Amino acid sequence: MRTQVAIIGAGPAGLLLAQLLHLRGIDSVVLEIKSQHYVEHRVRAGLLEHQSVDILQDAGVGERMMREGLQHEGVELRFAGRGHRIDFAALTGRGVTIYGQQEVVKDLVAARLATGRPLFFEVSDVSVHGLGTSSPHVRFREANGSETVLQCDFIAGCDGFHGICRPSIPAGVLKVFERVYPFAWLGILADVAPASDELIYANHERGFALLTMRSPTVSRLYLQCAPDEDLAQWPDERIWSELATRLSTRDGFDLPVGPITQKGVTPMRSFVVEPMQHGRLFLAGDAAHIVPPTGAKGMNSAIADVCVLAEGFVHFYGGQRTARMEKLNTYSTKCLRRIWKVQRFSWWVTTLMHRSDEDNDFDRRRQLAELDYLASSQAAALTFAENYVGLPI
Ligand code: RFL
Ligand code: PHB
Repeated sequence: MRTQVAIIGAGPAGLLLAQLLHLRGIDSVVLEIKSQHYVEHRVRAGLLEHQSVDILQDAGVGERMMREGLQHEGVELRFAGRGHRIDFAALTGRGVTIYGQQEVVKDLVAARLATGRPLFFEVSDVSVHGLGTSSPHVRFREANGSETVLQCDFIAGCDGFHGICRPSIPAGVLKVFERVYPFAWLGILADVAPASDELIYANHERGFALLTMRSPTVSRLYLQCAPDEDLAQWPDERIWSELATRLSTRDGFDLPVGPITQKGVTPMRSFVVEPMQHGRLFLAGDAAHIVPPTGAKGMNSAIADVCVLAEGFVHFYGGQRTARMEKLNTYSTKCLRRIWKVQRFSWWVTTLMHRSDEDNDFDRRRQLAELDYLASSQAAALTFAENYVGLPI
C-alpha cells in the first residue's frame, strides 16, 4: 500500500488533517485502533474557538455545527457567592461555540467516508519506520488480521497522548516539559436543561465546579476531585448536592437535577514536547501537547496544529523542487509559539479556579483578589477574553 501522508489516529487532529489534504488533492491513509462507534461516542471536549469554527466551515464540515452548535458571547466567573460575566462579544467582537467533540468527529468521519479515501478502524500493532529517510513506512494489522506495510512520504502522528508515534522518536531527541496537578475533574452528562444559558466557572472553598452543556436539553458538569477519586463513592445524589453547593450564590441558585447518563474522572496535566517533528514524522494535537481542560483548549490546539501542518504539505507537493521542505521545517516552531501561550493560559485559569492542598490562606486571598481584578478591570477581562475566544494561528 502506498500514500503521500500516513495519518495515525482518527481523533479531531487526524481526521481534520485528512480532510484538509483531500481538499488540496493530497492523498492520505488514516489508521485508527478503535472502532468507528467508539470514536464517535467518546465524550470529551465541547467548546470551539471562533477560529476553529471558521476552519471547520472552510473545510466543508461545518453545516451541522452551524445548525446545532450553541453560540456563546460570554461566560460567568462565580466566586465569593457572586457571579461576574465576561462579555466576549463586547471585549473582542468574537464568541465561542458549544458543539461536542464527538459531533465534530462524526462530521469528519462522514466527510472522509464520502471521499472514498482510506480510513481503517480497529487496526492493531501499528509501528513507524524510516523516520530519518525520505521514504518512511508504517506497519499495521488490519481488522481482518492481515499485516500491511504502508509506504509514504510523511507520517502524521495524530494518535493522542497515549499513542505510539511520540515514543517511537529516539531517546534524547525530544525535550519534555510537564506539570501534573494534584487534582482531577469528575465530569457528568445529564439529561436536564442547562441551569444557565452560558458557562459558569465557579471558584468555591470546597473546590472548582463548571457548568457547561451540549444542547438545550443536555447539561455537562464538572467537579474538582482527587486524581485517584473512586467513582463508586459518588452516587448521583452526592454529585448533584456537591454541584449545587459549589455553584450556589448569595441570591440563591437553582440547579435542576436529571438522570446522569455518563460519568468519568479526568486527570489534569500540562505537557509539551519540543520539537514537534523528527525527520518525516510530525506530531500534532494531544500527541505533542496536552493542557488541563479548564481553558477549553485541547481540541482547539489540535485543530490549529493540523492547519499549519496541512499548509506545509501543500507547499511541499506544490512547491519548487529545491525549497520543498522549507515550510514543513518551520511547522514545529510556528505551532510551539502559539502552544506555549495556550499552555500559559490553561495553567493560569487552572490555578486561578482550583483549591489545592499546597495552597495556604495567603494563596486563597491572592486567588480571590485576582478574580476580583478580573471582575472589575476591563484590561484584565480583555486579557481573559482574548485568550478564551482563541489566539490567531
Ligand atoms: P485524540 O482525540 O486523543 O485522538 C487520537 C486518536 O488516536 C487513536 N490512537 C491510535 N490510532 C492508531 N494507532 C495507534 N497506535 C493509536 N493510539 C491511539 C486514538 O484511539 C484516538 O482516536 O487526540 P487529538 O486528535 O489530538 O484531539 C485532542 C482532543 O481530543 C483533546 O485535546 C480534547 O478532548 C481536550 N479537551 C477539550 N479541548 C477543547 O478544545 N475544548 C474543551 O472544551 C475540552 N474539554 C477535553 C475537555 C478533554 C477532556 N478529557 C476527557 C481528557 C474535557 C475533558 C473532560
Ligand atoms: C465542555 O463543554 O466540556 C467544556 C467547556 C469548557 C471547559 C471544559 C470543558 O473549560
